[in-house]
Parts: sequence; structure tokens; C-alpha cells
Amino acid sequence: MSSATWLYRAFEVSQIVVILLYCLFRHISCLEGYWIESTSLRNYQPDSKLVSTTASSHYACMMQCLMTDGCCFISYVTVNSTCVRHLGMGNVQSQESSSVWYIINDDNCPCGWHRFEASCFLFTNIYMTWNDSVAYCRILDARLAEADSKKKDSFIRGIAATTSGSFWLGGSDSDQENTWLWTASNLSMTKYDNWAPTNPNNYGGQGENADCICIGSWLKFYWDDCNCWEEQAPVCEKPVI
Ligand SMILES: [Ca+2]
Ligand SMILES: [Ca+2]
Repeated sequence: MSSATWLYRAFEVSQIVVILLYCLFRHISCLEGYWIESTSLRNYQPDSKLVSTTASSHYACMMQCLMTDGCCFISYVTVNSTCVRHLGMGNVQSQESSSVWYIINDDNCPCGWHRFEASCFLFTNIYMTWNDSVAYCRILDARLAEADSKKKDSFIRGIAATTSGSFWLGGSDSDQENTWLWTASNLSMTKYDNWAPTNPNNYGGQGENADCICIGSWLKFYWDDCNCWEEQAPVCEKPVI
């Protein structure tokens, strides 16, 4: 091994040591094992950039992120050593070839997600159709949230009510009118539902076809059936890591 290679290796090792010391000092868990490389997010980036710099390696980029308040993600482009620090999941969009790593918090959820029982939830603030929301959550290795129990539903409604947003949940009756399913898990809603009074009402049935569950302040975050082409923000759910 050439002396230049040794020097580079020593430099990389010293960066890892600095990261570990920094994490020890901050009482946060950020061994490399607490960074997850997302294969589904490769070549995608959240658009909520904090700052873009250069870094000698993705480890160095991780260190820059850890030392930046609010940084949840990095994307790193090897060919030009570009290190982008991100605030969290904003609008995910395809980018130049990059790898993405995100931080797992001590609650075993990604930075910016909320833990409830065995799931992590992301309340996004980008608005899209229900079908696009399904695809969006999938890029994040998640699905549209399924409020399939009273406790889980109360948790989702509680967080939603602290925002100014309106959201899609993962329920639909598009396959068969009035047969509502949590579509990702194919679960029926016979055990639990939480419709707002007089709902689902298919918009009063006036030639409308409201087949997707949305929640918003207009019905105090009780379930409403909305037209699937409307634009709401997805709530994504995935198992804890
Ligand atoms: Ca319907
Ligand atoms: Ca309705």
C-alpha cells in the first residue's frame, strides 16, 4: 500500500474517531450502525437542503451532518465528492447519482419520524393525489398510514391536529364502493373505523366518487372520504428498525 493510501486511510479513521467522540459528547447514538443507507432513496434526494459542500468520503459527510443542528440525512455523490446535508423528508425527487443515508434515532425511527408502538410515522407537508402518496411512501420504504386501531388512530389524529395540514391515510373503497380496505395490508375496517358524522358519504353521491380517506381540520380530523385525485399530504408508516 502506498504512503498516500495509508495517509488517506488514517485520515478516514481519524474522521470516524471524531464522529464517535462527538456522539459520546452529545449523548447520541451515531455509530455507523445508526446510519441506514437507503437503497430505495438512491438517486433521490429530499429537496430540503441545508447546505451542500464537499467531503472526502460519506463518513466525513456524516460528520458534517452530525455537527449541524436539524440535519437528518446526507446524500453523497462519490464522483465529485459532493456532500448534501438535508433537514428531513421534504419533497423527494430524482437527482444526479447519489447515495443517501439517514440517521436512526434512539427510538429506532428515522430522524423526523414519530414512534408509536411498533411503527414510525412521517407527517409530510407536500400535497399530492392519493395514488402519488402511495408511491411516495413506497420510496421511503413505507406505506400510507393505516389507522386500524383506536389507539393508533388517536395517535395519528393527535399529531395531525398539531399541524396546519390535511392528510391522506391508506384506506380506500375504490375496488368496491362501500367496502373500505386498508389497501397495503388488505385489511377490512370491520373492527374499527372513525368516520366523521354522516361519512362516508361519497360527497353526497352527487355523481362524485370519493374513494380515499383523508383527515383535516374541517371535520376535526375524523375520517372523511375525499376524491382520490385531490391533493393532501401523505402520512407514511413503516415498522421500527
Ligand atoms: Ca366511495
Ligand atoms: Ca365525505
